[in-house]
Amino acid sequence: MIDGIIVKGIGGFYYVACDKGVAECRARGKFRKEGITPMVGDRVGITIVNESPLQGALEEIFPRTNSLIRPPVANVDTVVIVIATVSPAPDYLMVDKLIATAEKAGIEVVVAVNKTDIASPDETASIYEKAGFPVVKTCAVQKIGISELKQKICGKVSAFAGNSGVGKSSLLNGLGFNLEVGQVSKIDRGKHTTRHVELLPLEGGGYVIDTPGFSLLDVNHIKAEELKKYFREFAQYEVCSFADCAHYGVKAKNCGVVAAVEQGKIGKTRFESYVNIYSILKNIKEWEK
Ligand SMILES: Nc1nc2c(ncn2[C@@H]2O[C@H](COP(=O)(O)OP(=O)(O)O)[C@@H](O)[C@H]2O)c(=O)[nH]1
Ligand SMILES: [Mg+2]
Ligand SMILES: [Zn+2]
Repeated sequence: MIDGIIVKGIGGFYYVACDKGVAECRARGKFRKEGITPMVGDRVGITIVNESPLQGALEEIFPRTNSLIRPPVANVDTVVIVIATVSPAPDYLMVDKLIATAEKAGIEVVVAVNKTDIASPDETASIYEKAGFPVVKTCAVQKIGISELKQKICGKVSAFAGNSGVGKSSLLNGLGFNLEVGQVSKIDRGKHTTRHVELLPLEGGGYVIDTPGFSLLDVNHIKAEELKKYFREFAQYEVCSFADCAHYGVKAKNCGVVAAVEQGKIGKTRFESYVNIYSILKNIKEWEK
């Protein structure tokens, strides 16, 4: 048996990248019997049944680190959240929702602050550096920061996310892909698309998911009480008067997190996002989840 990764699935065939190339595979009947559907991104074991064209049988699916619903893909290592310095202006609430859902799914976050040629990235970069995320300052037009970004995603399965127009396609083109720039993708518009998800090989190793702007999980699946876990920089300041402090509706004298915000140790926008998301989650009834 040889190891591989499913890069695409179409009409009952799974395309598995392995040492020998990309093998067109059928899944063994046992998967259907066990109610297991192979997913793009699955690490699998296959046996080769034909060398040319390369064909195989999918024998084993290794345990998933995560599996997303929209798009349906497993084992995503990294989400690159692209924020533009201006046009469009940073949408911190959207970014922080995305980060919280990535943290819950166990997906590593890289922040790219793009369009450094038209405004300074420093303020935005410092918010996320202070929070403990790797931040890359990029200019897709002048090809600045591209190799640093590449280093961060090399050898991994990554997805690019961020509002329409921030420069996702432009950055991906800088990494060697050939995408249309200035187009609002179907995913960006929030419409469902029947297109199949595909892992595109990244020069130098790893894969990029071909659906820029994807939404990850729904933030509503997070419980209000657990939200603070997904704002990773809060933990170090959690010296609050109440053990189960939600850092919400409390004063700095009783809450280490609120105090850290007042002292500028936690980014103001990060805390605003937290309060905003918390107040929404708090009002979602258990049965609505
Ligand atoms: N000035 C400047 N414009 C950029 C940069 N990156 C992308 N753009 C422009 O921003 C617009 C949207 O870029 P695109 O890559 O399509 O964004 P996407 O919607 O996130 O995929 C296009 O007109 C790009 O040429 C950059 O670093 N600087
Ligand atoms: Mg695009
Ligand atoms: Zn607190």
